[in-house]
Amino acid sequence: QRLVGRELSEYRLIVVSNRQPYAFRMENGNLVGEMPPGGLTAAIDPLMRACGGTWIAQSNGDSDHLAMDADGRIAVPLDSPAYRLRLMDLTEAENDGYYYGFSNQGLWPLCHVAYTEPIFDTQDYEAYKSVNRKFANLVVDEIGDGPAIVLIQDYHLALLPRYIRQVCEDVIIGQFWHIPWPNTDILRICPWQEEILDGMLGHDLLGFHLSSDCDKFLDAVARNLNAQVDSQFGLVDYQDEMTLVRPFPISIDFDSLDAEARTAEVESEMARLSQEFGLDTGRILGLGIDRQDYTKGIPHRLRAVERFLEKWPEYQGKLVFLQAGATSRTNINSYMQLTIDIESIVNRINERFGDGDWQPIAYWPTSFPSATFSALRRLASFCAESSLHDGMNLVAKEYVASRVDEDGVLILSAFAGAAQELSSSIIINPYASEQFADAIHQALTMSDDERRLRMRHMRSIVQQNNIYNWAGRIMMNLMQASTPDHARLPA
Ligand code: GDG
Repeated sequence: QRLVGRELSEYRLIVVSNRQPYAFRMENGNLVGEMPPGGLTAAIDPLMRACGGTWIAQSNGDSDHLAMDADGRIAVPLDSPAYRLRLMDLTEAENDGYYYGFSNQGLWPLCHVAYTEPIFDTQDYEAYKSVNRKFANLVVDEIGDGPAIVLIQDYHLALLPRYIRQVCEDVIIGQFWHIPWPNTDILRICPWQEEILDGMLGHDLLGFHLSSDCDKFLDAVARNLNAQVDSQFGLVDYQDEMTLVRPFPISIDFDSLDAEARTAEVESEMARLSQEFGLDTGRILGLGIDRQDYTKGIPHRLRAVERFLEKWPEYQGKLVFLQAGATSRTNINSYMQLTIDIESIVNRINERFGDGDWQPIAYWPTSFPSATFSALRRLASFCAESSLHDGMNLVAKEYVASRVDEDGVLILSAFAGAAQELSSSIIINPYASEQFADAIHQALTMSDDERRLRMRHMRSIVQQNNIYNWAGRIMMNLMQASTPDHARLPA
């Protein structure tokens, strides 16, 4: 009913996420804004650039030198402003409980089947609630006298919709959940599962990557709350409010990555890197790029490369596998342990097979300019993304978008959401080292025609289901979710 008689353009768009989309720093006396590693920003920034509006996020504490309006909004991107950023400060204790605690040691492992035990601490949950309330106050202030569309991002803010709904009527609220949703038996581990579900039903629209995530969410609602669930239609009727639950497999800005891969800057990076890895003397590059996380299956990937070199010794001295991408959440024990494990596997493999001239594994656990990542994607004969569980996995799509030569092979985990669309990749089970090693061999011995056919197929899929298409579907469903007649909603 909220929408009756209004046009989309009458609504103010407000995006809310935990992390700010740009990290700011001074470089040679100039202020620069850099995108941090992570799938959420990569996906939402193009939408905000296209639509304008306000993005509310937690402050990094790096905005001192920035020009702000009276309410503390900053125009971004700095070089070609398209939308505004409004940042919120949290104390260290708030951030420890809400972000490192409940969000990333509780919900993150709960939602991913990676066998890391979730930690549910009452104080962390109290911090999570109070930070969600703090976000709600800022969102309500930004909404003003409305009307507004609020698009909430991710698992850090599950209670936010309910808190906004308690004060604001003239608002349409949607959320996109960027990670998988657990099955109902696993969700029970969370002592506050009912409050979380109740919070998320403050939405008009709730989006997951896959229909299987939607089904699991609907099952949890049906079993835990006094709600009417139409699982076929993806609709929940709870406390006289309707929430539509739908799959929206997220994507990337295909055209811009495609265009970047063709630039002179990337070509010159390719020449430099090609020399660095000895590709000009016949060596072959394999690639993995990840924000370093235990869900990404990095140790499993390295063990598969080890098994490959053992099984096909003719590639010793020839294949270099590069694992790149910055560490993340480094003050959580399981992440510290992951770095230790990766370093130890890398050292073991390099000691076992390497010689003075050749090391099989290159390990670059830092961030790089996007032209460097693009050049690496163009140079790599194969890219291996071996997540133990992943909502989508944008790296797989980025590899495909950068392959303007229609060459290269993608090896992709069956447990990444992206495997549903990218069925022309070589699909692997990351736990099965032998099969994974065989997949590397298959990638390196595949005929030119087959490689091209597979890559062309994947490129056409990602080009079509790009980030704008994803955002457009979400906006359309959001508008329709808030109309009185849900029966007319598109499937
Ligand atoms: C979550 C979900 C879902 C990686 N290392 C660096 C860097 N990256 C970029 C990649 C890619 C993004 O970060 C990672 O995206 P993913 O999708 O692979 O993974 P998550 O961060 O776990 O994202 C995931 C996503 O949200 C979107 O919904 O697909 O399932 O877990 O763009 O290229 N970027 C920079 N430095 C790095 O070191 N700058």
